[in-house]
Amino acid sequence: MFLCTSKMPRISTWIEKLFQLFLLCLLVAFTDAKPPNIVLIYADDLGFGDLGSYGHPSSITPNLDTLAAKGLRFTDFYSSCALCTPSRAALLTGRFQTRSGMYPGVLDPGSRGGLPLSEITIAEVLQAHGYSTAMVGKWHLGYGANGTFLPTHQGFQRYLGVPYSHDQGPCQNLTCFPPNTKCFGVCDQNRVLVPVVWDERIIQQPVDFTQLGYLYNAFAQLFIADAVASGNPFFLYFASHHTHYPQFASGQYAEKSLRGPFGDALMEFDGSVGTLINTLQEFKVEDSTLVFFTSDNGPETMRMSRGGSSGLMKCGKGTTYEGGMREPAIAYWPGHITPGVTHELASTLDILPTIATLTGAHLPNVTLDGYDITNLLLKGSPSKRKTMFYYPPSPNEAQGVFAVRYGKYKAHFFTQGSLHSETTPDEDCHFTAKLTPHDPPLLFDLDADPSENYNLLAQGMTTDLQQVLKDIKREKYNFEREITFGESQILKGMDPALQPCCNPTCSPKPSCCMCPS
Ligand code: CSN
Ligand code: MG
Repeated sequence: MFLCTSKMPRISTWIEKLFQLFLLCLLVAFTDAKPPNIVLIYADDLGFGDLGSYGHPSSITPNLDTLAAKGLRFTDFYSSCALCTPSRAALLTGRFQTRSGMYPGVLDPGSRGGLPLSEITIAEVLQAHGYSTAMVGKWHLGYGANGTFLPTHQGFQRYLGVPYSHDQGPCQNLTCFPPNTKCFGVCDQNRVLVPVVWDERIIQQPVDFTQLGYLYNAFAQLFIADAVASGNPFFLYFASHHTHYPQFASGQYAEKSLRGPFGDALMEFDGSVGTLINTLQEFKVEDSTLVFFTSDNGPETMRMSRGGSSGLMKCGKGTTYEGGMREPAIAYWPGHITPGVTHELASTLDILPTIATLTGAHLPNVTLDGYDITNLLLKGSPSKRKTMFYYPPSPNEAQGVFAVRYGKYKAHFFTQGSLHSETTPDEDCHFTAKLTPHDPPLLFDLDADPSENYNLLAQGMTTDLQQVLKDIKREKYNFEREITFGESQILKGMDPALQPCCNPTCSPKPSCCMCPS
């Protein structure tokens, strides 16, 4: 600048400039004095191909599509597992589920274990930083004796929700879809009716699915209103039950979609997204709130047309193919995140460290598996994440990860189908596709072949591919050398007496645990 100008500017101009700079600093200090609010929206069993903005032809998702258009939409975003409990543990801790012991499979209503209280969640990180915190919806990280493992013990000041999957209790007599008709299927027998928990108290058992959406929305609105009034920044974790089986929807959405019960459930979920954004606008905090949306795992295609879609990704829930773990994801923060699409790698594991940076909160003093993607969000910089490791739902230390993504390449060292991924024509996805080791691994170029159709090594080895394999094996070795598995919380088993019961001394259980509100 200096060298380019032929004449030095007058001194008064410099003073003016300095003064302007001073004013600008004041303004920045003032407007950014408060760290941003965080709204984390999590869907259940919603696949990569289920949103309109991700190419689904008949889904009606206007609110999510608006977030996608006005925010940053990810094409290469991963959950840490193709099942619920492990995915949720990793999302909230920034650590692989193998470290926290949230494997194999998922927690049961009567499980003895839960997410260890020693694990530090995003809510704890933000609560320690002065945030008001709340969670709505599906927890699935344990219940335990007297609700020991509920969200209120993991940094959430308030909680309202069904604390696990809403099919983990008999549902044959419940009303699901459309209103006044019974749920599709019977769900899990020999368990208590599905409860709704407020903080640590059961307020309804069984849940009324036709009202649950309204209840969640109202709770979220009240929380935001209270937090804004208190002057605290806030963190809201909105973990919807949609679009998990059995699908339900309130009267406002039942039979309104083009996709049947799945589409109606998705519409109700999208409606909640709209309510949340409207509430942020109403309280004038939309520009000071980062909204992040994603899903826990891929579609449960065993439910057929009620099971969701992974689009052109292979297989779905329960598998380490792309359809099991690649998820839709959107970051929305008007004025801070430039609208667009990113093909950079990112994961739910990255959310905790990124939130810590964005808010100035302290990182927990534990080994994290996430990367700070702040500069990807705010500046479109390349992601710090260059790898993704794919653990199966039932991992063990001897086998380690089933697959590794490194840049655009993905190598499968083991493949296995899953009951959850039944019914589509691809036999590789099914339960009958037994655990198969691959040496050399199956190797795919996910940019050229996102559907994992064409094994690069089937056409013979080249020196370039040899180098890719060498790099992947190095990354895998370095990752697995460092990681230690925590004691499995799920293998601690179940005790039917631990299941939530609104009528604790009643008999005979589980059927007497019934307190309709
Ligand atoms: S999940 O779905 O909780 O969304 O992963 O509702 O793997 O045995 C999975 N399972 C019940 C479920 C059982 C679920 C299982
Ligand atoms: Mg799930």
